[in-house]
Amino acid sequence: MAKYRVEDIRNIAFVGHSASGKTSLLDTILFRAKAVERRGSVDEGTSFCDYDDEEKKRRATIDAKILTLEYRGKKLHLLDTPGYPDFIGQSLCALHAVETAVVVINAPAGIEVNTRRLYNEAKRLELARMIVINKMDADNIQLEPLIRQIQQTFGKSCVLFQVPVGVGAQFSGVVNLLHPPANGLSGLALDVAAARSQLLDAIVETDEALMEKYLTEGDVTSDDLARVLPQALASGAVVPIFFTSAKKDIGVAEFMDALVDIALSPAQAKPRPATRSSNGKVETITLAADENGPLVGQVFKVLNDRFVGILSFIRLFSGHMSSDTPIPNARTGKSQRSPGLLQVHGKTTKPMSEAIAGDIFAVAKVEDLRIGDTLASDAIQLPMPTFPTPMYGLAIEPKSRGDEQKISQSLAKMAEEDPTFKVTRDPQTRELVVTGVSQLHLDIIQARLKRRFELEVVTKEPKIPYRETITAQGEGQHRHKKQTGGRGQFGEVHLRVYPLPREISSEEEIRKIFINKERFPEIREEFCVYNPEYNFAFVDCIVGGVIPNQFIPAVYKGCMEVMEKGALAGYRMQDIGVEVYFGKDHPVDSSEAAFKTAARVAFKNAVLSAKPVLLEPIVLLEVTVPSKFTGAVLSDLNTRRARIENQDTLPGDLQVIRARVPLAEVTRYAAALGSITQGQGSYTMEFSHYDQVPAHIQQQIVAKATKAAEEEEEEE
Ligand SMILES: Nc1nc2c(ncn2[C@@H]2O[C@H](COP(=O)(O)OP(=O)(O)OP(=O)(O)O)[C@@H](O)[C@H]2O)c(=O)[nH]1
Ligand SMILES: [Mg+2]
Repeated sequence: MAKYRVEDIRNIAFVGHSASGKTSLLDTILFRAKAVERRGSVDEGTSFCDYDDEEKKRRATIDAKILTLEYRGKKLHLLDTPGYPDFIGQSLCALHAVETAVVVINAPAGIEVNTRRLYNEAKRLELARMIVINKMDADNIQLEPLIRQIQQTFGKSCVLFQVPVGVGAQFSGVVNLLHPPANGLSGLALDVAAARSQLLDAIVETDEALMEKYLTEGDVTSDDLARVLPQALASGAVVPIFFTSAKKDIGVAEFMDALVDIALSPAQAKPRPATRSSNGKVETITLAADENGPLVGQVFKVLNDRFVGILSFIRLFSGHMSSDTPIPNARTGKSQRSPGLLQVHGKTTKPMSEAIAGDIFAVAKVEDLRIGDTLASDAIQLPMPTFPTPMYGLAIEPKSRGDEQKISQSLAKMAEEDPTFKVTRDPQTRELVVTGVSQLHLDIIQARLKRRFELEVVTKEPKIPYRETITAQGEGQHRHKKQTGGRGQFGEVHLRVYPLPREISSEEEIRKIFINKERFPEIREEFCVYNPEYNFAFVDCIVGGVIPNQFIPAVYKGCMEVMEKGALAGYRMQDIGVEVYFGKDHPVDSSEAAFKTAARVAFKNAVLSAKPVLLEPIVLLEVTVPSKFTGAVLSDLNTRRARIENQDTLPGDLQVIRARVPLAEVTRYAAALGSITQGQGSYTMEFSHYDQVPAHIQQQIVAKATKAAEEEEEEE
């Protein structure tokens, strides 16, 4: 590619609900720009963008793709993104790398859930926005209601930039409202004069001088309008609407001209805000797209390629780089060399000698570059998307023994690529648990594990991470005594347990309310311990050395074993204080092991006498559905022990329902919501707090756990 300047670059992300035709539009654009020889097709599995096996199989984009092409002397970086909410992480990252978002709307379907979400994210990031109404050749298009819906949902700044000629099977072209044909055209789908005056009003409003001229002279020239248009787009005052049929290649050429003429160059866009910390102070700065400025970029995507190794995709916001420029990472404070800069085009890459502010490119084999990392030698941080907290969990086991390690390594690689995917080992159940946005999300991960790494797994529902605690005071004691020939074992422990408040935030607080002399006059503070992870306080009130000092740590350990393993149903415990007040030793037979066992049994007895209960995780659920499904969603939530907190109406006839629900009731909510709303609902779910499990459910869980423990004992 010839030498180009910041002004020649256009970074544009295509976002919108699934099946609106983003990928098809890009395939058509590539063909028109002569960047490919044959036009790719999603339906035939020949798309240039949807090249991954899973994408071909499902005919949907899963990962964001970067295309680099030259068109009319400009360098375009076009980003294709997934429309399924299940892969939203990729779309959010892509938006952070561009200055213009093209929001693609499916003409017959109208504004869908993910369209709204991504439009709002683009607005929040203060990106320029353009709307494309695609599938204009399809049946059942209600054009005027659709435009009204767009303006109601996204605001009056959304104005027609074109008027379509014909709709559905008759759709044959578009008329540019800045240059309408002098002597009318027949077959226009909308009123040109009205649309043109709306567009003009919106544009001139952003420039006072032009507004003056418009008011006095009644019209303005196309040149005037073109001049202020970038500023109108950058401020969000104008969000132009275009019409295309990607499939029939109608309106695409005109839209491509708009990408060159109207979409912003990095130099025209609002400067990207960032924060810089120095000497403990954090200040907000803005980054102008200046190729002679300081080097600042951001990693917005990571890919572990089987052949190339790790690829990190970078958006440069300021400065310039050549292939031997070290890559500074503000997070680690270190600089690393890369084997060179790579221009990315779909699945192919080729070396490039230089990158300037505004460029999007990749580097290979630079370890420890994570999504969101800022490349800067100062402590600068560019903002990151807020990703939804994944809550859809599955426990997985290898199909063939011996694959454990390979599986957890491969999953860790996939987690690096996907900020909405987590892999953890449950410390209690020892299960390997993967958590994603939805069932579909985890299905894809599993399919890739098989295809990319030849690893197969079986999945099952992970155990809900219940907790145990007590609700009353209790007492317990135990004498552990064994006389088997030789040296025996002896230890005796007496203790009391107390419920502690659930929210203790510091050691200072626990010393104020529990570990102190007012409460326990005999206290020996030097032997007291507070374990914040379990909110567990250990108070030593031994008088006269009835438990010798050297065995006190063993008593603490014995109690901790029960805290970890539970007393009721095998779940970890929390919020308990224990007072050890009496015991006995034996001059020969006492040992650490004996006291640990005695403490364990005594502590367990005390807990069981202290009205123990199970706690369960409660999540905050936010469900968005078209209004007509509200009743059905609410009545379903009522069967799930949900506490509805509030309901909101959103433009576009949508309802948002917020509720707190036990995690155990919504582990498979995706499928349920899908069938209630015919796939038109979406939800997010995040951890809220722990709450007591109702008695009858607790009984079932305890019975199940007791049975499982008995069976395990029999096996041993
Ligand atoms: N009739 C018609 N069909 C189209 C048009 N554009 C795309 N399609 C079809 O719509 C389906 C979805 O197209 P895609 O390009 O994969 O849509 P997408 O927005 O990339 O979908 P995701 O990748 O899931 O977000 C395919 O079957 C396309 O052939 C169009 O302009 N007219
Ligand atoms: Mg796609």
